[in-house]
Amino acid sequence: MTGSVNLLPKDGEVFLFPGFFTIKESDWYLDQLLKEINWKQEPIVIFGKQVMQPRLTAWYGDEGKLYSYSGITMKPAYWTKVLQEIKRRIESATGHRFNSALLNLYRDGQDSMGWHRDNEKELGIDPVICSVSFGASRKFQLKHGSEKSLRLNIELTHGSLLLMQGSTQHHWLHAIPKTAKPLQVRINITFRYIVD
Ligand SMILES: O=C(O)CCC(=O)C(=O)O
Ligand SMILES: [Mn+2]
Repeated sequence: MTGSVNLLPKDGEVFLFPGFFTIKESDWYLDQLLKEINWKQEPIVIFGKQVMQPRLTAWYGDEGKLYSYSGITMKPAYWTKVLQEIKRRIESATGHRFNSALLNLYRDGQDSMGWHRDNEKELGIDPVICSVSFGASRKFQLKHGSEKSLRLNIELTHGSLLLMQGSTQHHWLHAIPKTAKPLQVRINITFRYIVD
């Protein structure tokens, strides 16, 4: 994709396309996804303890692509028409193929995602992760794993596309922090490619 610069100072590549989808398209996708996705609050295992995730999630993808994530194994549901349409658009714009997607629903500013890397072994060595956002803007934080002074905040707005690739997942962690602001709902979809 052209017209964007790498936002990372070193050790990976992150590109942002703020208005990838128009406001009108984004409003419609938000509406459809709120209605049709089978949203659930799932447990994860942290330090051997089972806790509920602070957001709702769903997995969609090609048949037979199992995915383990923070101590749980997920069997994805098959793509909906709307997800197939979004996938087709980001595939033609990025030139990358995706066969699975994690959907996150942040109900308000109290829903969040902790620091992590998208480095599950199913994703291969240098995964390409394509993240699209609809609804409330949220702050996406990045921090370098060993150089503690390297930090970056990116505002993920309604209709934005964020691409993480190269060695990013080896060196950088990312998170969506809680905020006290009264926020509306936000949906984020991270498209991934699960290697056989
Ligand atoms: O909601 C976001 O923008 C981040 C989602 C994320 O990091 C993930 O799904 O792994
Ligand atoms: Mn992630």
